[in-house]
Amino acid sequence: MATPLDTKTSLDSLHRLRDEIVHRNPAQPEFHQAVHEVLETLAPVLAARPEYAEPGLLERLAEPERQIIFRVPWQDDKGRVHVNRGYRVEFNSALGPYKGGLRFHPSVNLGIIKFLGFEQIFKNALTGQGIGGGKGGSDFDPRGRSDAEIMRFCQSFMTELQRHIGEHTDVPAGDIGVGTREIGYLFGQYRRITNRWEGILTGKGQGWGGSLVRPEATGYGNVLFAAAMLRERGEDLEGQTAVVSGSGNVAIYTIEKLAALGANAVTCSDSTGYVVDEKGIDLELLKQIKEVERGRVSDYAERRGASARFMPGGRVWEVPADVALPSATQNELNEDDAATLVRNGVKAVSEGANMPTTPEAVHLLQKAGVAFGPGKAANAGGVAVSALEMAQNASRTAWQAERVESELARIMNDIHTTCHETATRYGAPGDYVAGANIAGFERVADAMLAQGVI
Ligand code: NDP
Ligand code: 2IT
Repeated sequence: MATPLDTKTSLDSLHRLRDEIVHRNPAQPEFHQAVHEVLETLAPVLAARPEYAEPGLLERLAEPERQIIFRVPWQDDKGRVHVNRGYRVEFNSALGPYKGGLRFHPSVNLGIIKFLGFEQIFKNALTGQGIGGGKGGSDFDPRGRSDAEIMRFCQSFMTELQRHIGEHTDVPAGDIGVGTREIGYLFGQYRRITNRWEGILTGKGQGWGGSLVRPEATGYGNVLFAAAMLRERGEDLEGQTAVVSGSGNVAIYTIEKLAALGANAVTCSDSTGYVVDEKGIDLELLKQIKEVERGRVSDYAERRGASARFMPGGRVWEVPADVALPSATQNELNEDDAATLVRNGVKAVSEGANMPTTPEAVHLLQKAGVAFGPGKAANAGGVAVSALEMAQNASRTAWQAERVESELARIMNDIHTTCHETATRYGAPGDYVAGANIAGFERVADAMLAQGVI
């Protein structure tokens, strides 16, 4: 029988564990940040459920089950050979096959992939589906590369990755720099090498195993989560002004769903700056520039006319809004940005990206009474529909869009309710960070305890 701990003892042991993790994983600041953010909310659970503190459970949770690092050589259009590094971190499979995206971006390193994989464990648990946590990617920079170069890179990447994945083992998907085009090249190479058609990737094209509504799912889901937080306070999205960062997959379908629910997104951005459009972002123009021409947000401002301005190097958070939806990358919304948002009367911040809000900014927003939806709850719609894609592939069926969308809405509402109720149960009403971390942790921890020390 485990002895109950008080919250202070739990907190002390969590701090010791955090120091140990920092020591054992040097030079991985994003991983430290993600682990710290989860650990700092777990003290009340360890105090109430001492069995979680015993069999090295947290130590095992913070150590990936397997980390794969490999060489990715490829030739550019001029015949020059480049060597990139590929990663797949298979973090935790207590609840199901490893599941999580692949990121192609020059900033990728092991620490970034580990932070994303760690977040993914809890996010996937919150969906209630049978999926474990993993993440992968490469420091390859797709910017400015021809279609043929992208294809050769993807083929080389999959030539190694195929040894490690499988429909019951590990099922990657997209993330930054990896969309339907890249998933197509990756899938083709897997099929060629293995001679098997299997649902080993999600985010596939419609017509060859992809699920309807997967491209929209992360952005749509985040807006549904923001709407649920507002509903809890007796408000809705109708007539609200929103600031959205990014202009990729997540940002575009966030803007689309905001419009569908009567809100107006007035910004989008990329790594060169942002656009503010007084009339609201023209989605058809943005999609044409980003999805068809693979252009920049500055092109949008040039073509949109008088209502839009491009602000080079600026941050969308300086534009007054009721709701903010960071949808680009990690640590893109800092304490100063949060203070600006609060000064301008923001009511809700909901994370489409993974860990876009710095810890100082999260604390400031929560202290100011802003509804804050952490990514592992708010952006879980993407991976949730990926799991629906796996189900469709396994049963060799394709669902109608309405069915996928209604499942997505149900899952996002369930996640919201779970986070809200869990936070209340542990004495932190309205704290979705605590609610998401604790609820996700309990599901994974119970499965790990039942499965023994492995
Ligand atoms: P995309 O590659 O489609 O778009 C990424 C967007 O973010 C681009 O506008 C890009 O601008 C911007 N961006 C990327 N890195 C940086 C940076 N270092 N500084 C400034 N801007 C940057 O990716 P997604 O839309 O798929 O992903 C966006 C976020 O959402 C990521 O955090 C991802 O992990 C998360 N996410 C994605 C899911 C999905 O289903 N795709 C699911 C859940 C979360 P530029 O082109 O100039 O680099
Ligand atoms: O961060 C994420 O949840 C994703 N990039 C999507 C993962 C997936 O497997 O669909």
